[in-house]
Amino acid sequence: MKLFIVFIFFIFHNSYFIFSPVPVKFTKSVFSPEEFPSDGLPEIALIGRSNVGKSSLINALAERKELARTSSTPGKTQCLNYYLFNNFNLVDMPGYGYARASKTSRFQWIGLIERYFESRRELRAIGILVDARHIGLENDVILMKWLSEQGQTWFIVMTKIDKVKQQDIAAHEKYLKQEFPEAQMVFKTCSKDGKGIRALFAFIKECVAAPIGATSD
Ligand SMILES: Nc1nc2c(ncn2[C@@H]2O[C@H](COP(=O)(O)OP(=O)(O)OP(=O)(O)O)[C@@H](O)[C@H]2O)c(=O)[nH]1
Ligand SMILES: [Mg+2]
Repeated sequence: MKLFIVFIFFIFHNSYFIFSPVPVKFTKSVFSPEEFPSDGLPEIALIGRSNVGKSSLINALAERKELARTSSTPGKTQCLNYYLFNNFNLVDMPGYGYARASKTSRFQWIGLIERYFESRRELRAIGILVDARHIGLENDVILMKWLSEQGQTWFIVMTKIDKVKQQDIAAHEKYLKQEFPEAQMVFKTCSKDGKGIRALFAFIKECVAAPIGATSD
């Protein structure tokens, strides 16, 4: 009987791994560098403007509706949110470019992100999300130029392609590939209908499997 209860508890406790299509769970929110997890698992970071669709993309990758909180109010995510995907962590970074954010919160944002990028040995790749409707925005370009100089593996994810005409998507993709040849890949995604999500997930898994720095040449 005791064994049965332990078994039931095990099933209940791990139901997110056993029953969900992609084994994943939210683990923690990090507000300062001291709180970075010490599980040693490889990490993939997703970064982008406020409201670009980071949380929605995580939900699409996890095949869940409400794992990551999404919102039409920009600036909702103010910390690093960690999601455990079986054998790696996906990190949802706070959105930038939110005009109404206070100066203090902008400084906190920069401090936390800098420390993360400089010190995080577990980091395997950085995905920058850009809205397929608005390619070449100043903050995005600054960040992509900065990433190009870092020697880190990074890739671009165009979001919300359902809102853009096919020919414009192709033109925007061409522009991104020409301007940022250092980006490993350019993905075209829609979190609403799942377009491009599989290809992105497959690439993320490749990055996770590669030793540190192996995919950045
Ligand atoms: N049409 C469409 N809307 C999307 C898509 N992805 C996200 N959205 C919408 O865009 C809004 C913002 O999405 P979030 O996922 O919360 O964006 P975020 O980047 O996490 O925002 P912050 O946490 O504030 O930085 C929500 O209203 C989503 O429903 C998409 O592929 N297509
Ligand atoms: Mg978010």
